Amino acid sequence: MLSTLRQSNPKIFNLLMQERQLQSESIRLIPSENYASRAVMEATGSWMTNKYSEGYPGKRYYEGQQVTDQIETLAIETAKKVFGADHANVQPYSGSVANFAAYTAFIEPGDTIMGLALPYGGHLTHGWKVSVTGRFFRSVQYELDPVTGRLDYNRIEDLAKQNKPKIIVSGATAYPRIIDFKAFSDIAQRVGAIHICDMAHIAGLIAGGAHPSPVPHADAVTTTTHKSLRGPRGSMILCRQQHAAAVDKAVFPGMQGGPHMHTISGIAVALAEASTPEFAEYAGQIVKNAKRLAQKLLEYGFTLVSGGTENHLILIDLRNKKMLGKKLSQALDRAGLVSNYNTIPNDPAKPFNPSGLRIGTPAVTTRGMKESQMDQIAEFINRVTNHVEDETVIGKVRQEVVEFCRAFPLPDTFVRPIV
Ligand code: DSN
Repeated sequence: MLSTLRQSNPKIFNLLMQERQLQSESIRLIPSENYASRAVMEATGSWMTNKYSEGYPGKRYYEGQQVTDQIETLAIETAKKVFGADHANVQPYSGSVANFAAYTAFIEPGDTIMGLALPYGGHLTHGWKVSVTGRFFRSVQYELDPVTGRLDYNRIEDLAKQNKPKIIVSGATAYPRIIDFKAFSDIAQRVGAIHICDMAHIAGLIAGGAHPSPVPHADAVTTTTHKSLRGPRGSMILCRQQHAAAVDKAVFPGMQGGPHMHTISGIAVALAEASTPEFAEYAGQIVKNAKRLAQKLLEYGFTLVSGGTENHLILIDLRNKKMLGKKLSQALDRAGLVSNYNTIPNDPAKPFNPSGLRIGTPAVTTRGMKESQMDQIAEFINRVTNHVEDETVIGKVRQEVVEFCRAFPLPDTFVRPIV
């Protein structure tokens, strides 16, 4: 593996191998992380690293696009097929860039956008004040119902009627329930707004039929490609045909220069993988695993925001454990369980040391783990929570985690079918 790099730059080679070992010997529960297949990584690390391809297939500003045009067209057509979209732009460098570009396709600086507030599970780029999306636009933020921990579509509609946003953003980064995208579109229609959905977290579930799709309901849908979709780190915007020219123009030349053709090559491979029946099974198993993990955590006395999960993630409210998220996430990390501390709705603690812990199942499901492994993971989490300052117990869990992971090799050791 990486034999050329080993000779040319042993220092970086050694660090990469250390990272591989870390990924292999730990249980990755960050719901936005995953393991891309070896095929995706090979395409992403390919000769396409050497290209400049400003423009779009058939309309480039550089010569030498005989192959890039074919690859980008394949990525576009597969994205359209997987998600049933009229149009796909596969060039945004990241989800943040895709969101900003999507907004600028429809509105001007100073116009109003409305998205889920960051501390309630939204994203920085849904209009949070420190983000450029909260500074260049007038931003109104909706929150979750403080009692149920769920979206309250009546309150969102009232807020929209009061503030008349030009864009309403649906989608979240820490919301464990099904999102009713039609309800968002109905609200948007009633106030004359564009509905943009950021489906980054659940794109893989949607591709595999394990979560309802926003595509029939939203004017435009943004996503990253590396989370549950299991591609390289990149992004896409899907939209209705009537918005295709505006979206393309907003991405290039509006927001970016040359597209990253190596990433787009990896996206094309990942989307082909996402069209297979195996991927649909994978998406379904992510949800089954999350539900089982949630059930076991409840049995151990953990409190879960909204009472459980219907997707890939679980948000634990640690207040009844008399603990803050950072302390637990750090102890879990020492034990080999990788998660992140997170705010909970109406969090009484500070965002840098909030009351919640966010975990999810896309990565462990990629490694082939099923319900019985979720039982073991819940037991590990419970043991560490009960002994958060006891390094002997944490060290023992670490050894057990290494042993546990051995039976589930990383996907870079096997070949997925290419369609
Ligand atoms: N950083 C991502 C997450 O972890 O949810 C959002 O982009």
